[in-house]
Amino acid sequence: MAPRKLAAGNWKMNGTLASLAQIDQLLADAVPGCDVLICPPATLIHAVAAKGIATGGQDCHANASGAHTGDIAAAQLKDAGASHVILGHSERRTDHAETDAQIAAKSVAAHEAGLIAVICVGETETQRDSGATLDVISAQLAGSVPDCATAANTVIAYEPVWAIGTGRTPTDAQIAEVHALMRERLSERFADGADFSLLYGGSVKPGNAAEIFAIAHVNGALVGGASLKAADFAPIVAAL
Ligand code: G2H
Repeated sequence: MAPRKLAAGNWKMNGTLASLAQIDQLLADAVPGCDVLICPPATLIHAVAAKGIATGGQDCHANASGAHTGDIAAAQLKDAGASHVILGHSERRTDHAETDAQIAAKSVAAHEAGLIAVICVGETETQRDSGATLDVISAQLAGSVPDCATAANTVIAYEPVWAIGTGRTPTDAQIAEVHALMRERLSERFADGADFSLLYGGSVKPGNAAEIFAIAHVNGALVGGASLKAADFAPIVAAL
């Protein structure tokens, strides 16, 4: 099986019930032929899923239930209508000090609940400037992707931290180099490593989506700011 194409919107901590109008417009505008996923804040998962579009959480706890105030279990995301969950986004790694081991544990919990884990990796600007990018990505893949991962239950998103929400994007060659490395590492470790969907994320917008999607081993995008409005997200979906 070839990697599935996926256009995933990460709304982060944005959106209220009024934002559901953007889903209506997206469903009217978006082209069929690839998977479209919206990851709204947890407060909107049920309502977005009810629109009939694939829906994901932005994090889950590694435990199935218990005394974890403010956290959400993978099974609760599933119960609310989610099919996916983003894990290890750099904003979680930074704001909540999440480690590779914790992300791997969350991924196992997601898989056990029947969710597809969208596991994020990416280097900081300092790491890139010091020439450590490929080592950082290799280590994050080794530590964050659990042994139970398959192409059917896991998507990998490469999001260079310095490109997130900054308007800066890597060169095509930089994206190609990391995606080729990710394909190689996954293929070394998993029998179906060639089939994992690999997303690029970081300042994807209508004006650069087609060029990014033409890069080898880029199977789609994880889109933040440009996923909030259907008028911006629909052309990105159409470019895939
Ligand atoms: C990276 C991305 C979405 P943005 O975080 O995951 O956000 O497209 O706003 O850079």
